[in-house]
Amino acid sequence: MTYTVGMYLAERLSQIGLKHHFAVAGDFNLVLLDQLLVNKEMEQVYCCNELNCGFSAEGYARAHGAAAAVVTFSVGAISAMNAIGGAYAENLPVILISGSPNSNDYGTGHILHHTLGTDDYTYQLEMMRHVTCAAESITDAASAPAKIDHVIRTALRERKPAYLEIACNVSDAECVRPGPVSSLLAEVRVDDVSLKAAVEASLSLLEKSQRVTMVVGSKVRAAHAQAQTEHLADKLECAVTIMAAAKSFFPEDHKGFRGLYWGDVSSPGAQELVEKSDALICVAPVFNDYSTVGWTAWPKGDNVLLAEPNRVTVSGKTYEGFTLREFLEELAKKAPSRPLTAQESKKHVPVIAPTKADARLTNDEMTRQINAMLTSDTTLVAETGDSWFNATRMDLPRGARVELEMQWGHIGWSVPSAFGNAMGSQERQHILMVGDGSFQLTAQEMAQMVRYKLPVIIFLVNNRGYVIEIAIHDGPYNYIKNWDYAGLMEVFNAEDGHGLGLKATTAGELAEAIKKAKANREGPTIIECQIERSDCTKTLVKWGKKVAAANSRKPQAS
Ligand code: DPX
Repeated sequence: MTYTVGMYLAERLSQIGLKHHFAVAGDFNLVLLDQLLVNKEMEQVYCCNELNCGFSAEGYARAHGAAAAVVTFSVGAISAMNAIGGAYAENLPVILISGSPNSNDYGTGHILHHTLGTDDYTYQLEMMRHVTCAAESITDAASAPAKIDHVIRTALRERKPAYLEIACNVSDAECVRPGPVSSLLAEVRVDDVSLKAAVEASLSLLEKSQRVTMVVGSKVRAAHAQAQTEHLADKLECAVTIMAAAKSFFPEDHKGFRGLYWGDVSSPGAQELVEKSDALICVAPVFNDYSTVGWTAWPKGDNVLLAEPNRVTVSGKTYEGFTLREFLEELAKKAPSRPLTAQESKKHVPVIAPTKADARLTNDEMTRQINAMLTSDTTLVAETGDSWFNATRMDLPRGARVELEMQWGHIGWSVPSAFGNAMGSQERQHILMVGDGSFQLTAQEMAQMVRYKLPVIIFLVNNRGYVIEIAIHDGPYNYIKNWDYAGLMEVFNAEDGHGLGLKATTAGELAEAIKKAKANREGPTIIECQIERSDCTKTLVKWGKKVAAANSRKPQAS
C-alpha cells in the first residue's frame, strides 16, 4: 500500500496508544481527516466546536496519557488554542493538528479565506509556539516524518501539548512508513553523579529530622511518579498531605494520609503538620496564588526539599539530569523511618449529616450524596467554582480519580473534558460537578455524550450566578440568565438520543434522581441541583477573601 503523510501521522498516533482522535471538519483538513480514517486502529470522534475539541482531547489525555485534536486553519485552530494553553498549564500531551493552506499559496501573495486576509501564513505557527513545547509546519512530504516524530516525541517527553500544521495538499502526498515506536518514546539518559548527590543531600536532611511530612503536588501524575511517591511514604512512614490540585493523586486510604494542605483552608491539623516540620518533602508542587491562598502559605526555607519533575532543590543546592521517578526510587531505597508526624496526628474525615428527604436541597447534602456514589471506578470531574471545594473535601476510595483544572481555570472546561475523559476510559463511571455559569460556556458538548452513548452523570449546580466570583469580588456582572438545564437534554436527544434531564430541589428528589441516573446506561444524565445562591462551602469564602486581598494589592510606588 502507498503511504501518505496523513497515514504516517495516524500510525504514529496509534503507536503511542491512541484509540481515538477528536476532530471538527473544515476545508483545510478534510483530506487529512480522510487519511486518518484509513487507519482502523483509531476512531474519529467529532465535537461541536474547536474549543470543545481541544478540551475533549485534554480530557482524553488525562484518562489515556496523550491525545490528538484535528482542526481547520485559523477559524478552528485559534479557538482550539485556548484549550491547548490549558493543556500546557495542566501538563497534558495533546497534539493539536491543523490543516493549513495549499503549499502552492505560500509566498505567492494570494489572499485566502479563513485567514487574516494578509498573504503571510506563518502567523498561526508563531502563535502556537507560545502554548506548545514543539511546533512544526509541514509543506512537503519529504520532511513530514521527521517533523511529526519531533512533535510527538517532545510532547510525550515534556508532557506538554505540541502543534503540527499540514498543508491541505500535502496530507495525501506519498511518504515513507513509520519505524518501530520505541525510538519515539525513549527517555533521556540519567546523570548518575547528579542523582547520587541529590539523594545524599536529601538523606542528610531526613536523617537529622524527626518531624518529616510530605506534600504531594499536582505535577506528580504528569511526572508518572505516583507509585514512587507512595513507596517513599511507605518507607518514611510519615504524615502525607496533598495539595488541592493533586486531589486523588495519592491514595487516601494510605495510613499516613492526613488530608489537604491548603494554607488556611487545609484539612484540620494539616497546616500545623506542614508548618511544624523539620523536613518537608514537596513532591511536584505548583505554588501559585491559588494554591498558596493569595501568597499566605508558601513553604520555603532550609527544611524544604523541593522535588520537581526535572529538578531537586535541597539545602541550598539544586540538582538536575534525572526524572522525579528516578529520584524518588533512589531516595526510597535508603530513606529512614520517620513516623512521628503520622503517630501524632489522625486522618480527619468530614462527616456531613444527611438532611430530611423533604428538606430543601443544600450544597452539603448534594456533596454528601455525590461522595456516597464514589467507588474505585469513578472519575469525578470538578469544574472551576465551588465544585473545586466540594470535590477536594470528598473522602475518596482508592482508585477513584478526581480531575481538576486549577492552573488554567477556564470555566466550561469540564463539560468537553469529561466527554473526552469518558471516551478515553469507558470502563469507568464518570461524574461531573459543574456550576451553572461554567456550563453556559460549553453546554453543547453534552450532545456528544448523547451521540456516543456515554453514561456520564452531570450534577449541574444551579445557584444562579458566579458564586466563587461573588466571594472574591461582587458586582452585577456575577449574575446570569437562568436556563432550563434539565430541559436541554430533550433538545440534544432530538430523534434518537437517550440522555435524561432531571431536577432536584430537595434531598429526596436528588436521591431519586441519582437512582434513575445510575440506571441510565445509554446516555448522559443531567441532574439540575437547585440550591440557594448564598449556599456554598465555608472554605470557598475564606479562601476567596485571601485571594481577593492578593489580587487587590496596590501598585508599588516607584
Ligand atoms: C468565573 C467563575 O456558576 O460556579 O460555583 O457558582 O462559582 P460557582 P459557576 O460555574 O460560576 C463560575 C464563575 C466567572 N471565572 O464563578 S469561576 C472567571 C472566568 C474563568 N474562565 C473564563 N472566563 C471567566 N475562570 C473562560
